[in-house]
Amino acid sequence: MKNQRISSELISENNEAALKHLQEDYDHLSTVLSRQNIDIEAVTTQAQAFEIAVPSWGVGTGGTRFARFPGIGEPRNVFEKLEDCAVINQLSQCTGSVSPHFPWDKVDDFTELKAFSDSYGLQWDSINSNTFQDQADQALSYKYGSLTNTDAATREQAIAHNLECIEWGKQLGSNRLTVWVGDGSNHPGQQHFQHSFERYLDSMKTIYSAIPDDWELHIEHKMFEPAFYSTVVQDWGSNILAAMELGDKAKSLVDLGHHAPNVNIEMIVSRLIQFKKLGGFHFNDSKYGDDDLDSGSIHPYQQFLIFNELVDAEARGQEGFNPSYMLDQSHNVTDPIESLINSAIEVQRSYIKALIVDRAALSDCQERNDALMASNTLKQAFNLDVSPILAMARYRQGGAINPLQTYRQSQYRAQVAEVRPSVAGSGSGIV
Ligand code: LRH
Ligand code: MN
Ligand code: MN
Repeated sequence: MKNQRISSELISENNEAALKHLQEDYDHLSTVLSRQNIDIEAVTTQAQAFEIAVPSWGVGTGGTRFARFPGIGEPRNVFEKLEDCAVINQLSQCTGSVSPHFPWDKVDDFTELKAFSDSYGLQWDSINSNTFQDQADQALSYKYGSLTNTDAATREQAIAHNLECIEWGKQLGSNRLTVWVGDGSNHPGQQHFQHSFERYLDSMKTIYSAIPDDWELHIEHKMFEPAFYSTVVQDWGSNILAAMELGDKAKSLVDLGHHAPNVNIEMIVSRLIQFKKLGGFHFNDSKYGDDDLDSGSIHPYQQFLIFNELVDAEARGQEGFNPSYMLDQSHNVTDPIESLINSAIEVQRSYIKALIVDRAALSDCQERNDALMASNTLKQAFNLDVSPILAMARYRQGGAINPLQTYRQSQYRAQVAEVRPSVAGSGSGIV
């Protein structure tokens, strides 16, 4: 029997109260979908199979470089972070794995940590290395870069950290390493573009050679921040070049907040799929830059269009297509558990809407160059409210029909606040 943080009686009571209306809405949606020859049960089964990982750092209250306003009952260590992740999965039933960040997640005993995550039925998703800041016990500084530093010993230190991340990941049963480096420059002329990318590739080749055969190495690009003039792996172009140079196990990771404004992300996704280089996603939303806002809160249509590409590839049986999904957000003013539940469901919603796109009609419009009806075919799916499918998928797996209502009634945050004192609030947003 799995450990559970929220009383299953509370979930059942709330579900019983909501079930009648859900069933009515579900039956109505079933009728609507059957007009398009879509079997709602098949879609609900796919909703039940949908999984998106939660980042361990996402359950702490975030902040900005100006200030951080702590929430109550924030997790103080990786075990408490897992407890919060277990709540998210218990209610949403679609976040069964957690992506750790080292050394933010301090671990003395990986066997103990694995036993703890197992007790909650949680798996370990991609391991994130961190060479974008200096740690207290670190010999050499990353002020002028890590994997691309002009100093060989500093590069070696950054490589060694990635190698230890792979070893820790093996102990946790993970099968992926995600590398994001902030390396770059703040002044024109500060760095030789080609030489720094050459150094990056050299360092990554050593890391790649330690990647087990059943693992993937995900490369995450980002246009700017912390470097404000140039970043070494700044866009999907540099990303895919690096992934191609390294080999089949190296793939590109798309974080939605890491592109130039107005970039057509769904088209980048299509290109990466075509060349078997789409590794996975960090979902979040943004208005201005790498805002790390809640998924689907600003651009739900863009998120749907990305899933339209993903579902299209799935439907075509595209070779080498197996991307992983994860949230990467910063929750500055909301309870992170609520934001992560909501966001996971919003990503799941985009997937379900993409599933009900009439692909034969879309393809026909494309062949006939009927631009308006092609667009309307997508809009028809996007405009349909698929909430009953999402709620039914949760209900059938033991989750909550109304997860936020149940979470609030559980008083979980107030309960953990009694044993988790508040953490002081100034400085960087990263917990
Ligand atoms: C960089 C990033 C990357 C890091 C995380 C904390 O902006 O998206 O994925 O690991 O934020
Ligand atoms: Mn990210
Ligand atoms: Mn980011």
